[in-house]
Amino acid sequence: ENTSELRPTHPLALAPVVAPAASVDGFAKQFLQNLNFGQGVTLSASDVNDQYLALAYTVRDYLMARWLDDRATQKTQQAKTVCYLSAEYLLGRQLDNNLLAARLTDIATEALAQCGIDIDAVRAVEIEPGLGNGGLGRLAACFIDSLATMSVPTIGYGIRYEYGIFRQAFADGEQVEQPDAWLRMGSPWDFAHPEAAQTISFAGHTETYDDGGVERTRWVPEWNVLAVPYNMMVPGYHNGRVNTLRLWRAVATNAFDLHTFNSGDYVESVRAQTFAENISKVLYPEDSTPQGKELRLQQQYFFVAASIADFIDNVLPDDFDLDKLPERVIFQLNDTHPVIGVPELMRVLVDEKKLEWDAAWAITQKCFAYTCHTLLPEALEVWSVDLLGRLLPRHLEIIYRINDEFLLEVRERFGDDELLIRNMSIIGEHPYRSVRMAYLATVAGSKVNGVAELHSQLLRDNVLKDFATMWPDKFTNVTNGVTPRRFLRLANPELSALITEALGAGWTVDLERLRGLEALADDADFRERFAAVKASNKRRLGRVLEARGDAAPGDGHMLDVMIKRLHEYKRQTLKVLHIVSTYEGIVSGRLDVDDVQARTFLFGAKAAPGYGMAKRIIHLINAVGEVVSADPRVQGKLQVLYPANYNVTLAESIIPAADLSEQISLAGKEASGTGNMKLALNGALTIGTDDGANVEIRKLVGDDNFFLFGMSEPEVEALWAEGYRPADFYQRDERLRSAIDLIASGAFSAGDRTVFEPLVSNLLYEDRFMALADFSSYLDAQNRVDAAYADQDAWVRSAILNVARSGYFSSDRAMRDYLDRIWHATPVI
Ligand code: CRA
Repeated sequence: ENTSELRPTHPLALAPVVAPAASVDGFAKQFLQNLNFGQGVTLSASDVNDQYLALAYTVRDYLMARWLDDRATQKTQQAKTVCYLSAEYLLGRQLDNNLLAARLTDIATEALAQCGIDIDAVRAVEIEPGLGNGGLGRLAACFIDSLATMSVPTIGYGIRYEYGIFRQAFADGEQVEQPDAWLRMGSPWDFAHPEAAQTISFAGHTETYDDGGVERTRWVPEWNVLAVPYNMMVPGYHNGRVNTLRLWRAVATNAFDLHTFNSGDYVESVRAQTFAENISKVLYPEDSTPQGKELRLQQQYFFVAASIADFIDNVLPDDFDLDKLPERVIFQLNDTHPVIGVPELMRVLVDEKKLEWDAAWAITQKCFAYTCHTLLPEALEVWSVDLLGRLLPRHLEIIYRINDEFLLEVRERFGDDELLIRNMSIIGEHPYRSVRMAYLATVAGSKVNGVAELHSQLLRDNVLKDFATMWPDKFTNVTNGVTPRRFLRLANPELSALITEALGAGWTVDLERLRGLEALADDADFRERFAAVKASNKRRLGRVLEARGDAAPGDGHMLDVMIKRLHEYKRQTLKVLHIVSTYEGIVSGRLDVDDVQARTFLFGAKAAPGYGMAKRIIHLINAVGEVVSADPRVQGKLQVLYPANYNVTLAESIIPAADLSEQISLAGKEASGTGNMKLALNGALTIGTDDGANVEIRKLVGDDNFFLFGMSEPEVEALWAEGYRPADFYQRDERLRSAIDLIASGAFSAGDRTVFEPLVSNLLYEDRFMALADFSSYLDAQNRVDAAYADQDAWVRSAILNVARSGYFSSDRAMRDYLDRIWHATPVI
């Protein structure tokens, strides 16, 4: 019903909200209405963006009835809600996904055709919301897709950045960043609810006061901003369920310019508003290397405080007994970015709701759980006490008290071991006083999980060792997963059709059913059809690349892909060394050109704008690509492609076409990886180290269908301990020497030896990620790849087995693991 407070008499006002008729006519009618009355154009005068917006609004109209329904249910039901707190959601395009979820794809295609419109042309204009950097943000998007599909009451909370991850261009082979104005052409998938805005405060001081005989603390902030929620609908696949992704936008409050920043100057006070609105202006483009910038802490507190208040004020019933909060909510912390939510919930419970500290702490500990996504020490967020105390003085006090009580507990358990106390303290002292957010999350969280088996083990053994000793049961693993709807069903329609023909349609929501393909790997007819799909996907990728002005993969080439953020630990340099070595081998005559498998090497990667070494590696890849592509001696054999601006949309074209998946990080550095899962699921074979989820992929697909190389994590540790000298490895392997010498000679920089000198000397004298140590083993593995690819029948068989055995990596499975082991929540049908 529309409302209970109003007293409507019109029969329509009393009826439940219904979606437009799910028919071609119903859809066409709604589409034209949106075009005329929404966009303000006639069909004949409309351009493709008008058509896109009208189409998007039409799909939204279908989802909205279910969304309203689910909101009403959520309010009345006593079910536990998963509140996923994440600073990033790397959603990818919405139109296709939402058409698919709502079973509208065929209807929409036909309705638009009847209007004279080719839906593919309309699809192509959608700008993906790039509100994330890489794996962590994409993981959040996969998780909310799975939770909706599994009918779990969920709210994804985050930030509506006005500018998402930058658009990457290349100028003379070097990365140039351009702002991502994704909202410019309209944003049909989200809608503001300004009436549900929250006021978020900052800075100022705290004071104690007498509250009827009880001494309490209150925070007297200095300035505030309005957090305005924008909802996006998150439809489940074919289940009629529509969950919410609620992203907050910062808007200046009146109080902001009138009282706080009152300069007596009207123009100045309006100008000052932009200060507040900067909070949701731009996504920080660092992946796994936080910068410790004040604006970033503002962003974190802004969205987390708004989300907690929103849940308590707008989702829970008015008279809710907060002692029961853990029965109604779990706040999942997606890495440390939202951890400031811990002292915020304490502040709300103690200062505002006037609960006793101990009661509040007991509630808080049950309401949070923490996922750690990294092992790199530089990626563990810390905030200087100085900055945190200035921006959030009350929160710093609360953190101190949490720490005091925690350290008392440590003393009780382990005695007065001052070194241990210093190591475990939430407050670090060196090089400056700081709050260690990962420790705060670990102390506060009911559970702490890593994102792959190896990663979770290393968290227990190294990064959070003392905490794991203290609370062994707190630590658990949930291996990441990816949504099969986007990354198989949508991205690879031909393989999906082949699978459905073989196994029925159920695999889309029950990915373990892919096991049924194992038997077909030995069926020559099926192998032929599978290979034909791969070939067709390569041609499709070629068309996509050519339409962007890039080259297509070479005819008959193996497609060898490395798509992920540019990071030294991921070792794109090792890949370049392989390419250069192969090139040098052919040119020098060391390799017989006929023995070399023709390959197209495809990279997709953005570097953080401030990450100099990563940008140099990009430059090197492009420089090598240019020389190799222009050299007639390797023509038709080696090709290097590096399409700019790798994003979710491009990934959806590359992944289904890939033959070989490069997962070559130094063992112990990649927490999980999720591209590795997407590629295996689409029938690429992996060449990889024993790192992250590679370990589990290899276990599942089998050693015969995976190319393992490189040191194991313990071997890496041992080599470090004995003293790593990369130059020794350079001396030992002639192939490596020739490759590095060629780069150093200026062969890829028009004779200028200075361009890549910093990169070369870094490799020879530092090589933090041990590319040189793993080079020989990597090249040997690549030779095994060549040999394996030469037997196409066997290769295709392995590819099919990769698909058949990757069902475990569905994010549906990951969600079941979180539900059972961490959230203790259940689907609500
Ligand atoms: N950069 C890890 O490095 C992992 C994703 C998602 C990362 C990846 O190995 O697959 O998280 N870590 O769990 C991260 O962002 C802050 O740490 C990533 O995306």
